[in-house]
Amino acid sequence: MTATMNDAWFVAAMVKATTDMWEKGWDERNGGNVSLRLTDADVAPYLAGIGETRRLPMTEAIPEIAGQSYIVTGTGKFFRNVQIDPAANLGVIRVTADGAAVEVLWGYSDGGGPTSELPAHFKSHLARQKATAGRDRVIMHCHATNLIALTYVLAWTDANVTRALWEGSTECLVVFPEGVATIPWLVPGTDVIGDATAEALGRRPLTLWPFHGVFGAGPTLDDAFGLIDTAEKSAEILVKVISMGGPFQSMATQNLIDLAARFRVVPQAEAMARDGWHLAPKVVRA
Ligand code: 2HA
Ligand code: ZN
Repeated sequence: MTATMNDAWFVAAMVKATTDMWEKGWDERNGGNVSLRLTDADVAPYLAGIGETRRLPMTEAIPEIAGQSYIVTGTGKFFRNVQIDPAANLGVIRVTADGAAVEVLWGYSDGGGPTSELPAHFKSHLARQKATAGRDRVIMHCHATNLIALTYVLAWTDANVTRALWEGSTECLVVFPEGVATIPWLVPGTDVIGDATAEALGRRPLTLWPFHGVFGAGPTLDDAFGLIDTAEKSAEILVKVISMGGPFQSMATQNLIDLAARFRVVPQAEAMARDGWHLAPKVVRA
């Protein structure tokens, strides 16, 4: 019997990740999108069983990722439904030799296609492949509630937001020593936000989209999920602290220096150089 991707490890892993994200409350309706780069060895067992493929144009050619395969959540699909019908809500795509289109190898069984954020995913994959010598394989976008809430109140620089999240929970500096990147508000689903996200993710593994959500990167779905989960936990604590009128006390710079030394990480210099973090000036509109 020919092997089908319905039984592949990467379909099961995407079902687990998207189900967990839904249960976390990060992906209402069709919110969020996830992509995992597949190796030739991942797809090889299934190639014989693939018939005619559909070809979908990309908004902008990316020749550097020609030939690469990915499993990607579908446009307009709800994460809460992925576990019920993986083949309708996920798809495996391969970038064509000219880097200008994708071929659907499996999935999107009701005629759909990959996420509207495909430009941000592909451009970010390329940036992370360069930044990590090919180690990172996952780009994950979601609407993590407390991280979004913080984008309305924190002064909007990489260093300030990083410092706030590090102080929100002791493990954060160890989990994301490079910190988080911030970009301006931009229209989702465009090449412009894709370029800005990829530039940011080339510097740091987490990027916040103000008033919208977060992008995380990592070698595996567990890594990317764990990274966002850790930042979101810290954000939840900060939201509670700010709501209590705080903080009244926090970790000191020397505590962060000691943490970095104990866990042998090199923390973002700009965030270390700050003395704490601050809120944005309040803007009052009629
Ligand atoms: O896929 O989250 O940013 C829906 C979104 C767009
Ligand atoms: Zn979104």
